[in-house]
Amino acid sequence: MNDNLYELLRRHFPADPKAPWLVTPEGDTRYYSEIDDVTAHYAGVLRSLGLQAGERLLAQVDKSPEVLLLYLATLRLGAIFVPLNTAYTPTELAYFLNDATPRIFVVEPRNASVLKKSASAVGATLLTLGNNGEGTLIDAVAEADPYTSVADLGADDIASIIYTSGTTGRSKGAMLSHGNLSSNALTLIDLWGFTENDVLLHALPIYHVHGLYVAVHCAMLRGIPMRFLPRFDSDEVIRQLSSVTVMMGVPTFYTRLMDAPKFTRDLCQHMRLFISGSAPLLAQTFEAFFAHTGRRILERYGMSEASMIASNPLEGERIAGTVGFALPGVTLRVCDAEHRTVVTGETGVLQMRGPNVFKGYWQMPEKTASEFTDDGFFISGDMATMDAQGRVRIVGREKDLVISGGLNVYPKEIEDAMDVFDGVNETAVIGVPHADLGEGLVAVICPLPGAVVNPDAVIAQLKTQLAGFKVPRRIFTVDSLPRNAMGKVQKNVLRERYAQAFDS
Ligand code: MCA
Ligand code: AMP
Repeated sequence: MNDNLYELLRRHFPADPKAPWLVTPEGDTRYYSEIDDVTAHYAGVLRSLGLQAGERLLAQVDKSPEVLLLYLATLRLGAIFVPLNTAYTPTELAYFLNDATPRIFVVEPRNASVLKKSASAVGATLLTLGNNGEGTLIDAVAEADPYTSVADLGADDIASIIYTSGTTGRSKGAMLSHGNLSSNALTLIDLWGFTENDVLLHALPIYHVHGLYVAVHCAMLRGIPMRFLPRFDSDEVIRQLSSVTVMMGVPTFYTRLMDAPKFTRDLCQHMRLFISGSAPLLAQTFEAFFAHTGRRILERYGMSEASMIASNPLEGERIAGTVGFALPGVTLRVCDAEHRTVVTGETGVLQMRGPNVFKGYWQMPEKTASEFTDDGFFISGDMATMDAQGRVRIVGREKDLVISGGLNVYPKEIEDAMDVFDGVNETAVIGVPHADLGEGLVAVICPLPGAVVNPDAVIAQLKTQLAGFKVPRRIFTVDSLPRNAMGKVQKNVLRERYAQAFDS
């Protein structure tokens, strides 16, 4: 049997040649019946450029139907798809190019001239793909023979590498196999009750597990249409809502919708399901959404390293502040520092095992080994409790991570960048409550004796190096950072001190 995920998805394409796959707000409709032919042509181009099974295709491109087709073509060929956040700057991209050593790097036409040199430095061929379907990838389709087969793969072959920020400031590439992605998607379509009558609203970015794998695979395994928005925009979501039955989003989507005057209870009455994840959904947001719409958001929990892990039930009680139960086939346990399961209800680190758990970090065998226990559980770094029924509550993070608008930021990366700025002695970056983003980034800077640090200049300088979502929105200067007896900066003290930084 061929375990290539493309083969699994293809088996579920509807027989009706007019079955829509993607519909954009402009009314551009793509059909399931087109996918096999187009991906054969894209795969033909990639193969003609030397991309082989197991090699990486790196893509930093705006969301469009063509990007999904490129992803599917890469799977088809047995190569590894590596999507990157479109906000990354050329400085950040250099790291990913060096680490992933792709055979092919696909970028927006507008970025080609800036990125050409760094691509060739690692021996990658640069292709362009614009969100109107223009670019050298499309131009090359006429020249290359289509690749009409589907690479024969095993379940453990790698389908994708998703970069997640690292506690050391260095991003790690989580290797997800065809088996990881297939098993997770097959579980979710049943767990969340997808039927042929559903229509999915897709407003998430497609460079993360949430938008690319969870949303797209669920829709494609049921052969249902997606309303495919280029980005989240409350007005556009409200316009589309009457044509869909399921929406997936991060908590910010739901708070922004409730702030929009046109988002009414009536608009939601036909909706089958609102799903939230990637960041904690505050109990007050869950309650406010219920009061506003009469609908209870279904909260689930995931990670790049394991896709979806736990979910509140479709039928049965969805409890605010909890992420529900382990997915079928997934084993969860809450452990102490010695990896012993804690007493029911006590807090510990959540560990997991199952067909969804990744194959390790790309080219980091030691890091991989240290994140797994001897009996094969992945150590998530999230602090959790589990009740006697197995219901999980995420109560904090062992890792020093901030989640802003559903995007992860590791403070170390921003601290390292600021520590070398003129006049800076040391810095600490924290996340504090932010009404729109869940957590907002705050930087606390301790200048060198006699030096003056200008917050606006720091922000401007950071913006030239880091993606916008990693740039702190508030900067405070202090004479010294609070430290414990071991000399470690007490971030909990800072989080308390600046808890109101975004209250207005
Ligand atoms: C954009 N900006 C942000 C963020 N996004 N700042 C902080 N946090 C953010 N998340 C900044 C930009 O740099 C810009 O700054 C300004 O905000 C406006 O940018 P814009 O692109 O217009 O922002 P937006 O459209 O309002 O986007 C906010 C958003 C978006 C809708 C919350 O970030 C989003 O779609 N987030 C979803 C992320 C996601 O899918 N996460 C899943 C990963 P300036 O003006 O200074 O230039 S986690 C995952 O996959 C796991 C497995 C899971 O469990 O799901
Ligand atoms: P990522 O590395 O982008 O895959 O983000 C994974 C992290 O997001 C997890 O380790 C959690 O800390 C967080 N996360 C995802 N879903 C939830 C949720 N429903 N509640 C709380 N945290 C979540």
